Amino acid sequence: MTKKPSSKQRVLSGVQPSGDLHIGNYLGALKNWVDSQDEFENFFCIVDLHAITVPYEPSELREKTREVAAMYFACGIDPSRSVVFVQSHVSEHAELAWLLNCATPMGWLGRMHQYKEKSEQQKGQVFVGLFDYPVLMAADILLYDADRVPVGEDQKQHVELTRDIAQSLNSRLGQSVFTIPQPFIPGVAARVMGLDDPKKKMSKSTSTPHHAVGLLDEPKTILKKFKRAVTDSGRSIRFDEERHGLHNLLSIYQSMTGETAEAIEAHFEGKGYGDLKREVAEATISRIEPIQKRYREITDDPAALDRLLLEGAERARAVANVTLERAFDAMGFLRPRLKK
Ligand code: ATP
Ligand code: LTN
Repeated sequence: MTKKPSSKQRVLSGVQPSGDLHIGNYLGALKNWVDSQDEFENFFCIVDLHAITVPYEPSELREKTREVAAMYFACGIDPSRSVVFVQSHVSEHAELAWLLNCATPMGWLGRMHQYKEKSEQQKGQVFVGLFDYPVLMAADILLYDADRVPVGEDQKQHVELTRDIAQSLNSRLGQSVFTIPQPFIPGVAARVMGLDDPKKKMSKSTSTPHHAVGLLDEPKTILKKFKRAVTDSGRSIRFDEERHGLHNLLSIYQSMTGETAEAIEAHFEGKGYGDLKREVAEATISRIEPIQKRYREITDDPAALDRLLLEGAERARAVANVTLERAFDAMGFLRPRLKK
């Protein structure tokens, strides 16, 4: 069975509908997907099956799934150039995850940083799905023969695990069933930190009030959050990784404006932290205001959004099904040609 026909490299990435998207998701993921849309053949997924690996509210999942999809389009993902779909609409993801489960040693999963962190936070409510999360993510990536997986720094280990699973299965089966993917991590703002604690990654599931700047926050809220951002007691405004809070603000500013580090240091020469915080807020507001306007237009017509997602799922399934059948075949399954 053939692999991808296009000469373009293939990209796959995803976001969980697990909370309100923040500027870390935008700078670490969405902005880069949008910027390189023409260069690649793109698949962008809303990973709802991943979102239920931690305790969640069933009555909110549907709405959150639509919100993330609407945010993809509002940020500039174009359905004529990228396939956008919901993971659970393409059942091949869960099916391939099972096959991969049976070829992934427990020890590999026990080493995952995200599992260690989240299982620590959720003592007493740690489900098998949380442990198995990286295998489902490997299925997401391998189903589309993705060459490139653009993610924030926090997800690099999961993409490396995907490579290990694919390589070990390919060698065990004696054929190249799966394409080996590469992680792609943005140079700037790969890891946006929480404004209230610049040693912790900004995260959707952290609910302290001044932790994250939401993509749907109002301008005055954004200004307030940046003003309260934790910084040190120094004075000079320089990129210095040891000064976590300051470095985080400067990286956000750099990524929002696209200016060089030298130009930014020159711009803030002689200015104070108050000026920096106000200017980071202004740069953020002017970047996300047009996104918020498009988001409102898209969410005003939920039926049109659902139609786009249905089309996306059909296009995704056409690719995913070929890979799944190739895997079943290589792993020795008897496959009657059943109609779905
Ligand atoms: P959760 O808190 O529910 O785990 P999250 O905020 O970490 O959510 P994800 O859905 O896990 O968000 O991630 C979506 C994408 O955003 C991934 O590519 C991830 O690497 C990126 N990302 C998430 N948080 C940050 C961050 N603070 N800085 C840069 N990139 C990030
Ligand atoms: N684990 C990722 C979300 C995710 C993903 C993927 C990213 C699920 N499947 C496939 C890239 C490719 C996260 O961002 N937390």
